[in-house]
Amino acid sequence: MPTVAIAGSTGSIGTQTLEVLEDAVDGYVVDSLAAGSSVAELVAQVHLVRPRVAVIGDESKLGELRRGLPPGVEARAGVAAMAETAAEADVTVNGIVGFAGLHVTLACLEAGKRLALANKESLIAAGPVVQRARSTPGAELVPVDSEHAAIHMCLRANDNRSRVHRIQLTASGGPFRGRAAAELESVTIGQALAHPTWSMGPKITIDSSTLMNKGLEVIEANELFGLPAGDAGYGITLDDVDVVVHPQSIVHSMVTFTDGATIAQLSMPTMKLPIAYALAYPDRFETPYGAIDWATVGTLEFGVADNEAFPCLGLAYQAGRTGGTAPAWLNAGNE
Ligand code: MN3
Repeated sequence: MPTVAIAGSTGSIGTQTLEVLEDAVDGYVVDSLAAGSSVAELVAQVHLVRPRVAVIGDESKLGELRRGLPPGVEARAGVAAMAETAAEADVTVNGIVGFAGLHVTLACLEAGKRLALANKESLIAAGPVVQRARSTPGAELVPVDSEHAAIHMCLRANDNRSRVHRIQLTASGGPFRGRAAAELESVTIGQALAHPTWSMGPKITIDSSTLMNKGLEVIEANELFGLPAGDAGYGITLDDVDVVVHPQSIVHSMVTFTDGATIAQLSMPTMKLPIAYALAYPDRFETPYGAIDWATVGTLEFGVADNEAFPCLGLAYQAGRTGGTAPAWLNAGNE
């Protein structure tokens, strides 16, 4: 049975990964759980799934972690230990929030393992470094961002990689969709945190309300799929990635091929599907997540993004086109 490491196990992606693993009929062994600083939550998870190792990022909390663990579970601490431990499993789900996830991303790819990547910031802030690590024999990067998982699925519809024409990245538009720039001056944090279709951690929810998340995802798509066709990539550039506003969040992204055909991936919004996809790829999970009830799905709407009210999107395209360290500045400014 494949062994799984969960980095960021107490966060939104981590807890949903544990729920997906609980549903897995074919079985996975949880090798390690790692959290930044939430010792109590980490200890509670360890008691449920009994991993081989538990890691806490905050080294001052190692004693507290040791005291809480059941016998036979090894305690480790620190950022380096998180990365080393993750690389010991066959598959790592990287659900760490922000730039802090980079160490885990690099360690897993450099060890030639499969990385199920929810931490988009490591790709955006350190694209060239991650690309180098990706070329390690055996290394495999499967996206756990819902849009990029959708694109990953759509791309499998054609064998000739040079036949990919454009990518349509869908965006719900967040809680402030349809508002003009002037109307955004008085919005509150509470309103920004009330995402209409997705339940996610607070950082990505705020990023969604400003469309910065979509901007980061444009760069992420280019990093994931933009290498030369025939290599790991599909020969597209940043300017081949369009953002399409789709408030229902049912079409998770689309790929248009050179003959004009567009292939889309549809499901109800749930992160469990991309998590399960990244674990099972190239196979598929037996448990369904987000299957659509066509009797109730209703209307699907599409439109273009308002670049004036949401300038973060344009900033991301600019940073992506500039390349080099520009996406890192963008990401640092955003964090
Ligand atoms: Mn996304």
